[in-house]
Amino acid sequence: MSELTQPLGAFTRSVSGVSTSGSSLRDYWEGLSELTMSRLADNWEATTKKYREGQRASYFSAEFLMGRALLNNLVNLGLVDDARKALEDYGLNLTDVLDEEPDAALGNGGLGRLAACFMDSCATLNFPVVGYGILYRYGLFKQSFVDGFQKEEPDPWMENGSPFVVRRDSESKHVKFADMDVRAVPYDMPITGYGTANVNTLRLWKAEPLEEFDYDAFNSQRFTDAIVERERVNDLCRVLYPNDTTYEGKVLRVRQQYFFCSASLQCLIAEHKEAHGDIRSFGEYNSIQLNDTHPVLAIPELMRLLMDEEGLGWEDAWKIVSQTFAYTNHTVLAEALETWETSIFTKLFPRIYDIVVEMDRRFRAELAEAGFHPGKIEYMAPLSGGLVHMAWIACYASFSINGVAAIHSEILKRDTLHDWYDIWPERFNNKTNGVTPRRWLHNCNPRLAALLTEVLGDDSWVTDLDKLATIEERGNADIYRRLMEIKAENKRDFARWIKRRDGIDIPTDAIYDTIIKRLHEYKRQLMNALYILDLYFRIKDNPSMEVPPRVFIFGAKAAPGYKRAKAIIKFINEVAKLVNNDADTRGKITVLFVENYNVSPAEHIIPATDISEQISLAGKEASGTGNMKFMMNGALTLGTMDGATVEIVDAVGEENAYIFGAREEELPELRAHYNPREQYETVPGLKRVLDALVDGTVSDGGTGEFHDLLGSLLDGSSWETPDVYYVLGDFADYRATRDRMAADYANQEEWGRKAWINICRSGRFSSDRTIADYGRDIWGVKATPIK
Ligand code: C3B
Repeated sequence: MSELTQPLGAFTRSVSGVSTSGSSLRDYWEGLSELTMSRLADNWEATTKKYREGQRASYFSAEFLMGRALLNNLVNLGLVDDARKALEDYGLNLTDVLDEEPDAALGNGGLGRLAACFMDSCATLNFPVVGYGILYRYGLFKQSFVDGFQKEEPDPWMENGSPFVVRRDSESKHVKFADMDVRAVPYDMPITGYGTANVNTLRLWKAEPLEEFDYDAFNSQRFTDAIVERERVNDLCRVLYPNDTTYEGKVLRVRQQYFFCSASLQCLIAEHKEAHGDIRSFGEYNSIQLNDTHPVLAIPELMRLLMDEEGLGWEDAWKIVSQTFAYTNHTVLAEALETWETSIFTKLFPRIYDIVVEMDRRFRAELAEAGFHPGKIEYMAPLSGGLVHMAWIACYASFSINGVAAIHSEILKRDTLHDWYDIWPERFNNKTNGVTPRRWLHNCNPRLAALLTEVLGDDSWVTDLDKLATIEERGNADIYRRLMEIKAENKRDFARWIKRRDGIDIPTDAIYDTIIKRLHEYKRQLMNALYILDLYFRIKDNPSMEVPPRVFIFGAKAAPGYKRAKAIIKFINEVAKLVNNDADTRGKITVLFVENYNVSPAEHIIPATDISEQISLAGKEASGTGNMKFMMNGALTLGTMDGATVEIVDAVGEENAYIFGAREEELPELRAHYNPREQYETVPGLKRVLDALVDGTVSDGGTGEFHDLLGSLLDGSSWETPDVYYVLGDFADYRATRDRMAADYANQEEWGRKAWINICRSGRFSSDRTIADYGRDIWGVKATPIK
């Protein structure tokens, strides 16, 4: 019997309320989760206490895309084998129980998942960092395909509570809006680290009515008013906005932002006063990292709290504010820049508006004094054109401004934030993103993890990924063969998983070529699908053509209001239907669009993938983080020189990746002479696949969507130049490079060697490295182990 058998039984009985024999898999999941929580409770409390004493950092983010928690916590607590044995004693298997956990999808994509990886690294490094966000009742929508079209459904991920969040009533705060007062109740999620006793905290706020119930109203004519008011408050945290990189001026959204910023700041101020007495030292002890502009309201809110609640004057408050905030920019896309109509501010929080007005007045005065041109001042001011400019407020108040990959940080300085860089060059820095090697290698790819541990002689790489560089030279034919065998086994696992999940059969003896990321025109999933359709036509022309079998894997959600992205989803599904059902191509090329792509599916897809598609238009993808996960798992990159892919190529050398397409610096010149019609006429294969959009080869169900897709590439519109994302411009090089790559796969030993180099040189893409950089350069925090 496992040491955990009895406690597991007890916890399961207590959550299910029936005997273990009558308990469901779900009950066992909950029982095991509760048991896990009980094992970390003491260290969690000790860590929280210890962190309050010294220098600390807070990570403010509207999104944390955590995924599942149980396996991660079992690994970190060293309980995996015990849990497996205990479940076997009840006739159950750990994988099945783990599969019961819903993903905590409190984020859209890269930005939210980055925040989750950062939490993991902060705990593993014993860094005194707390994450602050929102406890959405509905995470990112569930996606299904109906006749190839995306359909959205709500994702009530913790309707019956979650074992991994603990409500802390006693630390509730009061957040005031002009039109409502709400109670902010913290729900804390423990963040365990690998190889440490420390347990960090992610604090997610939930909005509730101030009084449990307004009994006066209840007992009067105003009964229904009271109910309506309660629902208005409960609405606040009801749903995560499903836009990735597109800003929408929704009142509820800005309410959410202010809500979690205010509650978190009140919390930090109370804790600071308790530990240090004097509010004036707040900035010396606290750094707050703003994850994009979503939490920028924290800046005027901290001013308000310091002046109105703590009695400081403007100058003293401003001094503290400018010691405290650091801003991370995550995109250069113009549609992402948050600006709010001033009328929203005056309606929701007039005092915050007053403070922004005063910030604006001072900013203008400072720049005028320094002799800046009035036009430039007007452009850069926090308030202009009837709008509050959140990014400009962030740049004005923050002591640090960073991009998320080298090329991105350079573009910020050169273009997006050029005027601010001119004034405050010392504020600008780069922090290239990273991903946690625990979730994205050790836990999701146990076979590869075992091989690395064997070759290195210990598992120290799990917390020091640079160690892998030391075993690169041990690579030999035998290692490369084993690597390819591991990949093959992972493919078989993946095929079984997708069969069980969606009932789909895919070949396992094939190249797995994957693109998983949010659906966006700049990410160019359309270019990928056009290639597949072209390949299909080529095989149809010449059925005896030698092609290595390939599975093309897609995973992507489109924002519900992003029509063109949804049209691209429909198109990919149409291409899948065509090629998967044609006798000439069956078994040779297969298209798999994984429905409802999320963190957990990624954990199955990535270890099985050979080719990592990173094909955004150069200059548009700030960093990308999937590219790093694939590299760590031995996939080779097929990509453009964009985001962190530039640094991946720098690490592995161009000979160990497949790079194509226009470079960012060439694009202005290329675009100046660009004519997509000419590409259409002259680039081999292009005319045929583009015509297929509208000639009946594939069907958009009579919606006209494919016509619009074609128009966007060839004609543009009155508000948009044609082919903004240069799909046709990069197509020829993409096709040639992708063909060459598939041919190269035949040499398995050589492919294995390249994969080995990619794995061994992935050290710098560990989020431990990223967080160590933030800790040292921006936050000034140190490892603070409790034991
Ligand atoms: C994303 C960017 O699009 C990615 O390039 C980047 O790797 C991640 O952020 C993390 O830095 N991003 C996002 O997911 N949501 C936004 N609103 C802006 C950027």
